[in-house]
Amino acid sequence: MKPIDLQVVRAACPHDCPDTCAMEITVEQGRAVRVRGADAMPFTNGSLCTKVSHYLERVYSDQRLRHPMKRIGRKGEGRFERISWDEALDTIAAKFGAIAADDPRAILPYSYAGTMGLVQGESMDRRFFHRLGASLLDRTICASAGAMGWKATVGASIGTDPEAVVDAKLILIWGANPVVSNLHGWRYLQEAKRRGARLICIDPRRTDTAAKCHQHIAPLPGTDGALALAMMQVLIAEDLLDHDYIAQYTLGFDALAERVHEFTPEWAAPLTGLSAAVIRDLAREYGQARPSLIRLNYGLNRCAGGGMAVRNIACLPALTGAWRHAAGGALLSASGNFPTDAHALGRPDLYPDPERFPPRTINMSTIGDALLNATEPPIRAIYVYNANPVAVAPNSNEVRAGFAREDLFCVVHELFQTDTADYADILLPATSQLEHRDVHGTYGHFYVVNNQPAIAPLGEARPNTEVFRQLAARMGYTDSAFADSDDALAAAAFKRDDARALGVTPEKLATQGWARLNLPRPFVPFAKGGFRTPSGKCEFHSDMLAQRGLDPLPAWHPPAESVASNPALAARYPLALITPPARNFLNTSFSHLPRFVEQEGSPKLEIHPQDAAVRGINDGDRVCIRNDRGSFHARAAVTDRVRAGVVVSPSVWWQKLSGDGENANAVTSSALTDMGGGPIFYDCLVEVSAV
Ligand SMILES: Nc1nc2c(c(=O)[nH]1)N[C@H]1C(S)=C(S)[C@@H](COP(=O)(O)OP(=O)(O)OC[C@H]3O[C@@H](n4cnc5c(=O)[nH]c(N)nc54)[C@H](O)[C@@H]3O)O[C@H]1N2
Ligand SMILES: Nc1nc2c(c(=O)[nH]1)N[C@H]1C(S)=C(S)[C@@H](COP(=O)(O)OP(=O)(O)OC[C@H]3O[C@@H](n4cnc5c(=O)[nH]c(N)nc54)[C@H](O)[C@@H]3O)O[C@H]1N2
Ligand SMILES: [Mo]
Repeated sequence: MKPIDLQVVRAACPHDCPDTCAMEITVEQGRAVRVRGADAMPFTNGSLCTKVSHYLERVYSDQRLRHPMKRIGRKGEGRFERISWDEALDTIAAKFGAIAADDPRAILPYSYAGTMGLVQGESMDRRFFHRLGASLLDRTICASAGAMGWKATVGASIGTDPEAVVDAKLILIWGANPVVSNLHGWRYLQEAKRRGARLICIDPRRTDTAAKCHQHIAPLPGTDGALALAMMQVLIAEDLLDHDYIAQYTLGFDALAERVHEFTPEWAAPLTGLSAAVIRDLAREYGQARPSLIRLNYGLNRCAGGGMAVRNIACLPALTGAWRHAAGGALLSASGNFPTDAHALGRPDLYPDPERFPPRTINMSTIGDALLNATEPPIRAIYVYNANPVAVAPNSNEVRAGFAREDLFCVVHELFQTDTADYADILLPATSQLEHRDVHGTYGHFYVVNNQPAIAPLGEARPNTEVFRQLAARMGYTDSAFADSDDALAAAAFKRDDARALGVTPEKLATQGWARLNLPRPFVPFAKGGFRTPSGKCEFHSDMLAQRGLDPLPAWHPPAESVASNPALAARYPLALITPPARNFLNTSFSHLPRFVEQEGSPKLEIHPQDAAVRGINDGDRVCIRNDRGSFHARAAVTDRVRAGVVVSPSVWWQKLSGDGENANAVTSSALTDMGGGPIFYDCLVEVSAV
């Protein structure tokens, strides 16, 4: 009898989530039969989230694209016919060649974090578009506002070790819903709670996380910046400060004290919709607890003042000296710990002729506007991979109008026929994580996670890297950069001469599947200053911001759309809509798979009983959510999980599967944040009515 060919392959969860799990794939005679979390990897700890524990349903879904196709219907209609890879690649190379002869910047790559892998997401693709001289893409859609606010204050995306938080005594979970979107990080927060920490959740909605905390504080969306300013005012006025830490390791304290003097809890109360007493108590508690931790996430950076809100919050642990403790301080993103070699991976030096064609950058968050209105040159071709902009970018009506342009040549490389794929002229089938090589850093812990292919590509699917190698060959690019294998790209991902990469060797990754960065334990990055800012201090005063024409000090940047900041608009559209991640979805990457769609049911709108009553809306009613930009439909869930004046629609649904062809981005604004050019998804006034 032949023995069963059974093998366990070490892999990485590729999705855009802080947890980046180490996975083990059991393969039987060439077919993956089981996916589980690696036991030995501390952060994964042998478990996966509900989505990825059913990962084989995504990998082997009968919805997978299996061969290249070309469009035969109208743009957006989604009708295609099968073609060969040769025809597909020849068509793309011919189009790109012709456009590039005029001006290569008329070609735009569009990608985000469909896979977070450095090989499939930031290597051969970047090399190809750099060599082509295409427009550059500013990848702002998620985190750029918060990242900039953090950078101005702390200097780099570095914060508390998420495994060390178990010893914190007070934890503010701020604009974050870890039970849903950082499940493995939540395990450590829960352990802290078991050890006696007090947990306070700051979120306009009583999320699953908020419900498990000791206290829930529900500010109005987009007002966290005011809350943090008022906390600083109390800390300073009541002398809940670490004077020694401030003197040695911060810059601009006197100016900060003067600035926040007027920002009392009484000032912040009407803006945030909280009582002054709640704000004052929060500040006092924060000022007295040792160690105190702030776990913030990007939920609070998706509003007009999102950059400044994160900056204001980032000042708090320097005032109290919380950074002295391994379990104290704050964590937004850990990505800055990884010595990723973006230059070696993406080779920006391949850009051909910067004198003739000075590089042009397009902001991905305003893709609709760019497709419709960019000049010098207008965008004539777009190549979308690792992203679903038609569904996820704000202001869908504008985005779809851009993609519907008859004169736009659109390539989409995808695993599935997404809302964006419907607009493709050429639609290419992509491999899943189980079918290609990769290596991952992460923004939520300190481990590099390796990914070996476990199974052969399904149908004719090809990895991103392979497609760009083949396109490069057809374009006549002979640079050796286009000959690198995926193994070679993975080996080049981290700077080998950087001490943090010591021990993160290809051998260790191959055998163990993951490796911790060579960071000290305990990791107390700013215990003695060492901020990554120009001054090396925590910068209450930031010259970097001043140079960009921004306020160098913490300030109040109100929402673009709120009752207080825009009463005229609020008279017509009085409700503030937020559209945070749904538990069973991950952006739109699972929003079409039957199991997860069934669990989410249908698009929902949580609305407070008072707001429902005055509109004659009952629980379960179909409602229309609208503003001047557009409208979408959902089922009303009448609940006090949301405060009056705020409505919540968990996202992101595929438009074509939502019932009315729209999702929440029909109403979201394509205005940008104060810093970093980010989108303001959660800064959006609407009116709601029963249909
Ligand atoms: N299950 C699941 N997990 C995910 C994702 C997903 O779609 N589904 N998305 C992934 C991605 S792309 C990212 S960027 C990460 C992080 O994803 P984030 O988008 O930061 O999501 P959350 O951690 O859920 O935190 C958002 C929380 O902020 C709240 N919020 C909204 N507006 C405000 C505000 O103005 N102030 C405050 N204080 N809170 C506000 C929301 O109600 C929500 O509970 O998660 C990743 N993980
Ligand atoms: N209203 C609203 N809109 C939002 C948000 C919100 O909270 N509310 N969240 C925003 C945030 S935080 C983010 S990060 C963005 C996310 O936006 P995107 O990064 O566009 O994320 P997804 O919608 O998951 O789309 C990723 C696509 O990449 C594809 N993909 C995966 N792996 C590969 C691969 O190896 N090769 C190729 N070619 N394709 C691959 C997947 O099949 C999927 O369709 O959405 C934003 N949009
Ligand atoms: Mo994101």
